[in-house]
Amino acid sequence: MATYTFPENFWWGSAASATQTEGAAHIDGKGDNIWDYWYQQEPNRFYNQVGPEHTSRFYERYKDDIQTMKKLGHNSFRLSISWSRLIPDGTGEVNQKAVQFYHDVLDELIAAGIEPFVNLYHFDMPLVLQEMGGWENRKVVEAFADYAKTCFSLFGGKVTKWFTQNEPIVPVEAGYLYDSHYPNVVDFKRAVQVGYHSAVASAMAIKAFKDGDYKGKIGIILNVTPSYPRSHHPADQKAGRIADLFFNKSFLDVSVKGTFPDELVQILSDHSMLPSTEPMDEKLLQENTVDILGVNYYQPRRVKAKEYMPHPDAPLMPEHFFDFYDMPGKKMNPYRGWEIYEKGIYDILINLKENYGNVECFISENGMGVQNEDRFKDEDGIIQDDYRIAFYQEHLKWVHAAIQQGSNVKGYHVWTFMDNWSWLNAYKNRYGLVSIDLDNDAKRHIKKSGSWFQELALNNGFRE
Ligand code: BGP
Repeated sequence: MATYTFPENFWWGSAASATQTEGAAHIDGKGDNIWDYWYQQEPNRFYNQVGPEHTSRFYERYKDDIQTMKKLGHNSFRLSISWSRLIPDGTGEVNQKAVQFYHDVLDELIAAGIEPFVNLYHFDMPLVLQEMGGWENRKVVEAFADYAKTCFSLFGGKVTKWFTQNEPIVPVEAGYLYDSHYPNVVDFKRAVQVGYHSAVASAMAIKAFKDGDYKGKIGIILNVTPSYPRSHHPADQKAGRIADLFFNKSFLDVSVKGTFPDELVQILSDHSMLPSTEPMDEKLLQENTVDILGVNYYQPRRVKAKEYMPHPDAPLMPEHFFDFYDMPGKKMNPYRGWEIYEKGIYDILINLKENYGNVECFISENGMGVQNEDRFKDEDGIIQDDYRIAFYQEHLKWVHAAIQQGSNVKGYHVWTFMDNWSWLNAYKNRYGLVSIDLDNDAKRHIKKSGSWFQELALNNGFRE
């Protein structure tokens, strides 16, 4: 029997985001964000037409939920602040009911011995700002810096782990390349501008944090998924390198090293795709890198050299440079359709150690989505999610192995605490340690993995 023990004070917990859990989308002065608006416009694009007001209702039930987190051994929990709840118009007046709500949540967490990790932006642009162009508009970058300052000054006494954004590449890809988030634009140049401005906004928030001399650390949460090439053939290797530049190194390099990779800049320049910048940006980015990095990992990206060159007049897309590769024999999550490749988490951590100065980091999301999970309920109504326990254990073994190799990884947060509403997929894929019964007043039930997690956290590791 092998034992996997983790370093002292390892952070055990889970992650969630405001739009996916709070509900109360239209009360107590909250302004609309792009999800509220898009759902009103096109409910059919959402799985079962379920929109962001039908979440697990953390807004009302946070006290009980935090007690359950405590029971399940959490010593930390990542939540996000809803920008449009706190500042309904994105800039200007602060909503006092929101201030009270977040203070109450933070107090409750702290009283339960759970350290709050607070993220400022999880895909939820206030509608008023999106109407001005969202991240494409430099004024929105400044609005984000002001919003960050407001959060630091309101909650800085209670929070010592801050994150500027979650997976900033997702709004770029989903919102400006692949038509799966609002504003459903498909335009490479605009996508580049959105990505660039998100990076500048993050650096401005970091600067505000440092200038304000707040206690604690600030970072960003990235889905630093490796791009594995099909083979050692130079053409496949090049495909892997370029996919990595677009989807991974773009935000990773600027967040940790303060500069964009030269090769990426060259590719963008060759295709006349460089974003518009301001003279002070370079210095700002260089001087305001992260103290800590959150790593979200679900599945790897596999790529190969292009088989057919795109038509010269075809609009530029990342896939101009590589094809996605459906590797035969890969292990799949049969209940969600994503690949499972546990060693990917190790590769990420070793890459951070070797190429990113061993930046302090933690696993900020890792989880297994399952469709129709009720079919795994036992006669007591408890979901017997042994597949999820195996998923966590196999990933944790690789995290443990990375620690043996000197990785600076400080914790592991699962996605997620409780089944939650997930953007277009709504409640299609369940990820929680706790299930919710949507037909029965969102009643909560701890899954088998929840009890397993409790043991894991309590023992600071597991045996197998
Ligand atoms: C991550 C996001 C989360 C969550 C998760 C699961 O990328 O940070 O917000 O949505 O993916 O996604 P899905 O429900 O589509 O399986």
